[in-house]
Amino acid sequence: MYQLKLVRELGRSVRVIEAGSGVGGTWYWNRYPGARLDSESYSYQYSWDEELLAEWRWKEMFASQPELEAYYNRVADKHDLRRDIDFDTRVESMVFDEETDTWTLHSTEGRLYRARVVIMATGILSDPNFPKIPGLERFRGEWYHTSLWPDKDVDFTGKRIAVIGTGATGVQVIPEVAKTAGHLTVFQRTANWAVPLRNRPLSDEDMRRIRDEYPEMFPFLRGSFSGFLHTWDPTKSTDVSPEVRDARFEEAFSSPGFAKWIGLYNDLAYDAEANQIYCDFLADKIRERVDDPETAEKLIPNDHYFGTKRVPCETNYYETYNQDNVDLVLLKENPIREFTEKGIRTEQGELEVDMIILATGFDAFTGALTRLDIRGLGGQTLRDKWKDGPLTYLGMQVAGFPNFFIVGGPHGKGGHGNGPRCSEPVVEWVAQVVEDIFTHPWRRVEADPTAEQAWTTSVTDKAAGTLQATAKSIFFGDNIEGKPRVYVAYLGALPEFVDGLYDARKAGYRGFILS
Ligand code: NA7
Repeated sequence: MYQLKLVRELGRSVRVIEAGSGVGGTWYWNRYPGARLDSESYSYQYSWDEELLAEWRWKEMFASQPELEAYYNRVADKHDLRRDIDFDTRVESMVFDEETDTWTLHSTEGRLYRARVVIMATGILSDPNFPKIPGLERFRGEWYHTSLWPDKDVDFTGKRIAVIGTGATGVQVIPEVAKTAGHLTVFQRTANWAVPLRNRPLSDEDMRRIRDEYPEMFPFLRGSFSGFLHTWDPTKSTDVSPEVRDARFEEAFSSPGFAKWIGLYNDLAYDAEANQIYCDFLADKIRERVDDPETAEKLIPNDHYFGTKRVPCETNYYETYNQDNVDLVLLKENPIREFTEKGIRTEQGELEVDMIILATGFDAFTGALTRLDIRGLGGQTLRDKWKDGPLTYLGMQVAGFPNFFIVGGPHGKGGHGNGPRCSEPVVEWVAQVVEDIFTHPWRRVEADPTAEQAWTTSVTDKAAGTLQATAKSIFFGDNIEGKPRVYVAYLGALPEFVDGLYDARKAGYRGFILS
């Protein structure tokens, strides 16, 4: 929506093509019970509308999906954005015409668009991952993917329900389902280091204080590593006494949000020994909260260090396993063979259920782009070009795909971390580039293949050998069967990334080919 506003302000004709029926992106699609932020609400809002900053009153420290969707609707209404958005329209193909230097886009609904410039704001977590388990079409009960949750109340009362997946989404939806389900069976492929969110309502006094801090908060966040309020402590955990360290761990554990991740000693991010000490601390916390020792051990990760996968934030997740109506099944011990008419057949037998919930995540970073038929110069498809992993220059462009920009995808910072904080400066840069394209005699702006190779190598080299590389994660495509194991995110800091974009433009579009 911010990109739309900026391009519109340039006086350019612009259409947003949106598959959903409403605004909000992630917060439109992920409407499952329990969906909420784990960045502080006020740190996550748009920074560019002072009136709205003064007007909007966040109800909770970590806003829920309905509050966020209401916020995005307010933004759309206030800035009259809907008139430039085609809702319920899903792009299926995009072809670059080398004669006219324009893109032709086709939607599944039969609509056709022509554009000089295409900006992909398709998100890094928007292509749902469906497990390759046969038979879902046979299942006679209800089934839902959390990221395609229907816009209606789904009743769990008294039902036998299975949830597959225990990532950031799974740990949010599981306690909600367990409240009223007759029986809930959770299928866990990998245990996660989930930590308490510690959400709370915000009082009028809180909001007054928070609003007073906006003038300092936004610049601080723009200069931070990933747009979060918490910052790593450069002190090494191994340089302080065990007493001081443990007290710090306890303090972080009882604090809200990511304080217990990126607010701690920095060596947890790179030193396996330091990290293991924190893992032991967290494992004890899980043991304290789960009554059955065998279940507790199943919920303690044994295959990755803390923070090497996305750390989910939870509310009563571990206590949920103390309920009589909840069971935990480890897929490593008892894999699912197929879905049946009545439920799920595992290696150990059939489980009859009324509802299956897939909390199985996304083909992250690349899926939203590679699922489209995107054809650049010489008819080359993006899917084919990226078959061994994505190639980008600055995460923004792909050689052979002129006038095509990605604001949130692989190798870039836009949309990653605290999403709005990281994407605002990127979207502003794209608006400047669009202005340049229309005010210069340029037909094409595209990545130079040499610069593309250098950027891609720098991104993947930076990740190689890190602690993060020791875990199977979405950052290496490990969650998707058949996806090449290549680092797809970006490990640098937000200011470094943004400065790189602006420097390249200032240096006459260094690394780009202008024609
Ligand atoms: P995640 O974090 O990718 O979690 C998906 C979960 O589903 C995770 O536990 C996966 O296990 C599990 N999964 C994925 N595929 C399968 C199959 N085939 N069978 C069984 N289990 C499977 O996605 P989320 O939606 O939870 O979170 C996405 C983002 O939302 C997150 O990064 C936050 O930014 C908010 P695995 O760990 O891969 O073994």
